[in-house]
Amino acid sequence: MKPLRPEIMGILNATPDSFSDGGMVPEAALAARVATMREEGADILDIGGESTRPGAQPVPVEEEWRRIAPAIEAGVAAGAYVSVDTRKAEVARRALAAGARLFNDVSALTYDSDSMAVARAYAEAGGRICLMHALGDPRTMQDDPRYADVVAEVRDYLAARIAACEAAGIPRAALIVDPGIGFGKTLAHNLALLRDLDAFAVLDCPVLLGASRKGFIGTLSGERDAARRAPGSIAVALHGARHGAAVLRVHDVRETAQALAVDAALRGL
Ligand code: HH2
Repeated sequence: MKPLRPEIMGILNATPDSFSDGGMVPEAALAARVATMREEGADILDIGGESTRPGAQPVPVEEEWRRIAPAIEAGVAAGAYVSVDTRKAEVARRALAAGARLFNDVSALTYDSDSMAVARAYAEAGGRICLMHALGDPRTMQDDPRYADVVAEVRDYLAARIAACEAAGIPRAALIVDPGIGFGKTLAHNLALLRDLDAFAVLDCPVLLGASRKGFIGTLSGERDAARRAPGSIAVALHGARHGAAVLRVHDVRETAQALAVDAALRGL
């Protein structure tokens, strides 16, 4: 059964220097940020230490873990539902041991040969796995991506990844799927996927939508500063809520939660 209102996945940026602000010690700043995001309405905290922006370079395991471990620990200590945004099995394994319960993998468990086994461990612990579609690697994915039918191809890819998980003993109930907005997609591809978001319902898994502050919102609005793209991001979030998205991955938690509350009332939910 579809949830009435999507869950909000708040993005917690865990780059090395992002918690030294305000004169607070990093641990206190982290705890404060976790508390604020939860008060604002985040149901899930998504913590990642490797940027997957177009052109981004990979980060070694130890460095990625060093970046995210304090944020994961702060989230778990506060009782939050913690998601780890990583393509690396070892990082996901350590996050599970630290209390994370969602393995959010933008490579849909294809980047690392151990990821399927780690994903099974998440499912056995009562956790979930998000399988996202990406065309190619973040370094090159925006170099002329092509599809004959983007919606059908992304849907078929996700169906194949679901089947691979089921074959490895991971129940479908533990899976979330994501069309991967901006990951090897032009503006036209992103719009086609968003307009046809309902097409992913046939996969019989909750759909996660991650469009917050992404480049296509800048292209459509002329806003070059990603931090000023909350209004466009909310427009996409509301569209997602009306077209079956079960989880919305967002930077602007408070603003998105308010918009969703009003939208739900308008729809009589
Ligand atoms: N997008 C980004 C990272 N992780 N995970 C899922 N499931 N879906 C997404 O769309 C998604 C994701 C984009 O990450 P990046 O551009 O590195 O920046 P930020 O983490 O600030 O969104």
